[in-house]
Amino acid sequence: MAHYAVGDIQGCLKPLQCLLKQVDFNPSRDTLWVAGDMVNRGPQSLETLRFLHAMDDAVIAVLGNHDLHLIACALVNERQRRSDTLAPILQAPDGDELIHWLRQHKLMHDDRRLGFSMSHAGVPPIWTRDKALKRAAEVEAVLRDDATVIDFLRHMYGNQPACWDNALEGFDRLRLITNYFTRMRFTQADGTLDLTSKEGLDSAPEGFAPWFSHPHKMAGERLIFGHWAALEGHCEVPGLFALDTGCVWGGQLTLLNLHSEERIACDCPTRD
Ligand SMILES: [Mn+2]
Repeated sequence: MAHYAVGDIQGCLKPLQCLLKQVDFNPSRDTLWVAGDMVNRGPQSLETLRFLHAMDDAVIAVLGNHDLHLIACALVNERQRRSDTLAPILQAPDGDELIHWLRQHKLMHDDRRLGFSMSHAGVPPIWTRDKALKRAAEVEAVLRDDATVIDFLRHMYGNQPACWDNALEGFDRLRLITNYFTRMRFTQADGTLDLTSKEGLDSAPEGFAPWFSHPHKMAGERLIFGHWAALEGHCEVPGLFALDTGCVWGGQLTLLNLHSEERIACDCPTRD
């Protein structure tokens, strides 16, 4: 039994299949951790979701901003952006089933036996692992529940509030938790988020830095994240594994072996 993690697939199914073949991946024996942003911008989002869904228990995925955007497009008719490639999923006969399947996934996964955690954008420096898992679970419960998901999706978008406060309630609280786990790049040491700057590492506003460069309450623990292609898979902090290597932008898709910490990459043909 082997365990692997893969970075942002974004509908790049062929590179994913290429990587799984290289490691002789067997879904009845091995597990694949997926760091979120399974869909969008790439050529085969529908086929990617079907492929992951069919692997069933072998797939452990966390949700990224693009996955949540897809859920919002499907359930509350959120406006699609010009570069979105989500229409085939929304029109597919099995679209509802795939959206329902997506909604069962977490914002943060943790496995103490393997000694790894994973979330799409990372964990803000102010939260311990236990605290982060509890916060993530608040949003996960709302997403899974038919009675609450619609209202949540209608209030999900937005950049405020920017700083955590235990007293936050309702949609403000859920929105900030969601932004931390799925959109975060630059923060201040107290966890204040900046969601307006570009990807580039030199684009941080005054007083802001990459979330992992501040003293962190999860320091020393192993955490897998994606979302930030500009890092090109590099993160100097021990225990942090940046897996978004920009496959959808003509870069590579990266697979991490959770036992050996060895990385394997597959080039992405930009467009099929
Ligand atoms: Mn992302």
